Amino acid sequence: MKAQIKFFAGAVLLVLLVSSFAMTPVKFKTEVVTIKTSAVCESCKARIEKALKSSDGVLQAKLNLDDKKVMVKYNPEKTNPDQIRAVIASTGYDADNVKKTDEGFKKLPHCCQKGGAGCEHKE
Ligand SMILES: [Cu+2]
Repeated sequence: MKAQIKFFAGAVLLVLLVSSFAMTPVKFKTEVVTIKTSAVCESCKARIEKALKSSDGVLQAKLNLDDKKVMVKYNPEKTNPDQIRAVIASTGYDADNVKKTDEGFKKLPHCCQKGGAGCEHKE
């Protein structure tokens, strides 16, 4: 009988321990948005990812050149999809329905402005 109680108490303790692990609160919420860009080559990809990662609230940015979509993980308390699109647009690329800015576009290498023709790392 005593051994049974011990076993039961141990099991309860284990369940409590495991559930307290599972309920450890996350430091902050993260959300993910996928945005269609006008990236054409590897350097476009690197440029957009770098711009996003250095902007406030963005935790992760991954651009897929196959479909030109960038997956952005962000902290919704610090930024939002509109702000993220604005970062991409000011870098010189379209972001969903937000058009690239002239200032950003002018800073791009020629090959990137011309749809990637002649880009060194063209995919
Ligand atoms: Cu490019």
